[in-house]
Amino acid sequence: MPSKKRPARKASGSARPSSAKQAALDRFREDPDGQLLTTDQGVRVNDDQNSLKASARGPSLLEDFILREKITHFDHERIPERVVHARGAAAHGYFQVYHSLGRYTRAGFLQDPAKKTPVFVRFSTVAGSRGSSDLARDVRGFAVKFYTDEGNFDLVGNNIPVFFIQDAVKFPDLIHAVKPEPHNEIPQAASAHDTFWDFVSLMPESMHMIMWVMSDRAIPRSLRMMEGFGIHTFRLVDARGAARFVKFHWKPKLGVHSVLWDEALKISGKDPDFHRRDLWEAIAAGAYPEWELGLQIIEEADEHKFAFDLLDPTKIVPEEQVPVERVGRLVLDRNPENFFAETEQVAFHPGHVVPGIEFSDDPLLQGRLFSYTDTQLTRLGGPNFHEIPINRPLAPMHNNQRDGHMRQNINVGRAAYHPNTLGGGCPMQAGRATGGFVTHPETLGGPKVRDRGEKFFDHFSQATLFWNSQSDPEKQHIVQALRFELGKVEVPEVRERVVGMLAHVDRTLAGQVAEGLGLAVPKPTGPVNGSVPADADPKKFQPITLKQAVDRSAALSMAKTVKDSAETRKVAILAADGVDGEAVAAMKRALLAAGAMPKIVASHGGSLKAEGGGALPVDFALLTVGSVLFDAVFIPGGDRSTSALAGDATAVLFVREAYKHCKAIAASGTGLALVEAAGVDAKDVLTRRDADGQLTAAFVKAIAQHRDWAREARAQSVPA
Ligand code: HDE
Repeated sequence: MPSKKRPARKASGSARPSSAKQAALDRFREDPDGQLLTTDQGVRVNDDQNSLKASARGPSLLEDFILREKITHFDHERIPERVVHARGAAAHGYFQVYHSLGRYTRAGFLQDPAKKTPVFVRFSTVAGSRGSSDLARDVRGFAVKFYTDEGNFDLVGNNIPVFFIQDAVKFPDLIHAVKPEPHNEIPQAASAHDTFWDFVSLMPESMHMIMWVMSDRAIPRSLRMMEGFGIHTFRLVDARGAARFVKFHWKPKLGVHSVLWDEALKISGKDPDFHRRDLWEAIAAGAYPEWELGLQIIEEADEHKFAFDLLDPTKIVPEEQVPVERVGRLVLDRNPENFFAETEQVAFHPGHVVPGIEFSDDPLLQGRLFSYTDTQLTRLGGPNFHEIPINRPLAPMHNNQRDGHMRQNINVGRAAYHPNTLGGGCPMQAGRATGGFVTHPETLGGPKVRDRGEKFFDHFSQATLFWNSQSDPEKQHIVQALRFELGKVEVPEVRERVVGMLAHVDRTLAGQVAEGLGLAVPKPTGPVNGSVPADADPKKFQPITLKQAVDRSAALSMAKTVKDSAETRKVAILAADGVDGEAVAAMKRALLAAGAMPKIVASHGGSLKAEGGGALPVDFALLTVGSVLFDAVFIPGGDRSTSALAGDATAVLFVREAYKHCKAIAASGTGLALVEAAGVDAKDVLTRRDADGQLTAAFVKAIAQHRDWAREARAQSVPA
């Protein structure tokens, strides 16, 4: 009989808070502890090492049902990856409102501040395949499934508040353009290639989004340090049936932070799972990621008062015009137990709404309402994907939908139709009073046309607003990103057309990009608009310019984000044998107290001999990491340690890169020797002879600042 009992299960190292969704998932959890190996039919297996053969050296027998079952199942383990957003990472948690939102919506989960609604959140990149790097320059998906008592509500958003296109009909074109080119399947998870920029160069409506994806927003430091946006305008409907427009925002507690492009490239080599690991480790360590839900509420009567159309997903509503009201918090406190069962099989859909939350007529959203169920039919293999444990609502589910591939519910009785008497009329329709979904009676009218609203043709004003709102370092990063991306484009006319388009956003921007590409600054001629219908008057498709209410918006710049916490920041303590053990201990204490994650990075694995005795366990050997995987570096003293590191090219490069990437660096005692060997300016390094209270406090403060961007230009001269 079984003897080896596994240790009690811990969910991915984190304490497992109980939630209604967890209890529901537990019904499906296999618990192999102490169990015997069986086939899928429950027959106990005696030999899982040898197939059945006609004699020890003879051929395998077809009769071997154990072998056949095992291999058949294996052959079918893979399902199609998501056509977009294939690479993702997810976590469980909860959402709670600060106070009742009854004045805006009847949605039950937004009424009671004592109520915790279970959620499952999946973050993703858009263009790459499942195995691509987390650090691709790309939009990040930010999809939240709320398991409310009235059914599932999915807020399927991104970390950027606008999108490339205005109408769903262009989505397949956009995705075909950005995905690897069809003839050679190159490049993976990258927009830096001809087809993407060819498409962009013909689609002036993409320019606002292009500004965002060429900014550092597209290379986040952490999934925990990104904003989220519902993008489209939605509707909230209150108990009296009154509707208001709403924009959804997620504001991260840790602020909005990004890495540099050079780091992104190097992280992709050193740890392509950087974001997924970061999310997992933070949750496992109990540092639960947190966001506030923000609402921008717009009265129906104000629909037309803006210099943009509320239905246009390439526009934001500036926070200066409509402030973001923070109404609740989202906390992620549990890692999934099985990637496939949860993260891969979860099926989001912007059409999953609950009473009190509805759609607007945004033509991109309207198209999405069709796409998401349709795609699951292929990806998850049939119409019963809602029965997969991660997708099941907590709210009771009763209807007359029946059968289909992999049906799991056993529906009973004769009547699978409505109305019926043979089933006692059940299940019955719910009236508004019993929570029935009643669509807001929006008045519609007008001719049937293929067209878009007039203000949709203002393609550049908000792109300019974004550019004007950036700090100088942020502007420089946008210029560099465009130089990189367009530098990879082979067809000169495509490059020129894009620069021509940039000239409509800002002349300086276009000039700087053109200079990097060796192009003349283009004359501000009218942009080519590729999306003109065959029989339309092209004049109608010329961009218009509408004066926006603000020409700068602080919320658009990451430089203005929260910078008050060193929590979960990874700090490398560079050391070798002979290190000053006390300096290490003091710094570790201070960093841990600030919620940071200090790690000893040493010239070898195992443990280090500290100066004057004692052993220090090593977290990482230098060879296995790189400073790009850390937020800051501390170099403790100790003669032998620092002279060994100063002579070690890997350690020298570690400090140099941290310096060039504008990270906080501190050194105590003889630690400065390594700073000198790296050729970095000691003025930019926090120093003290001992790791006393002042050094540690100054270091923690510098880490909370994320980066010292003012150093970036100076650091250019330090060799890489
Ligand atoms: Fe999606 N999108 N999308 N999208 N999208 C999918 O659904 C689609 C759009 C977003 O973690 C697919 O289940 C169309 C905007 C996220 O599982 C698919 C259009 C925004 C995720 C699909 C858009 C998004 C998806 C692929 C234009 C931000 C990942 C697999 C009309 C508001 C969800 C799947 C997850 C996934 C279609 C545009 C966000 C094919 C047709 C705009 C976060 O249904």
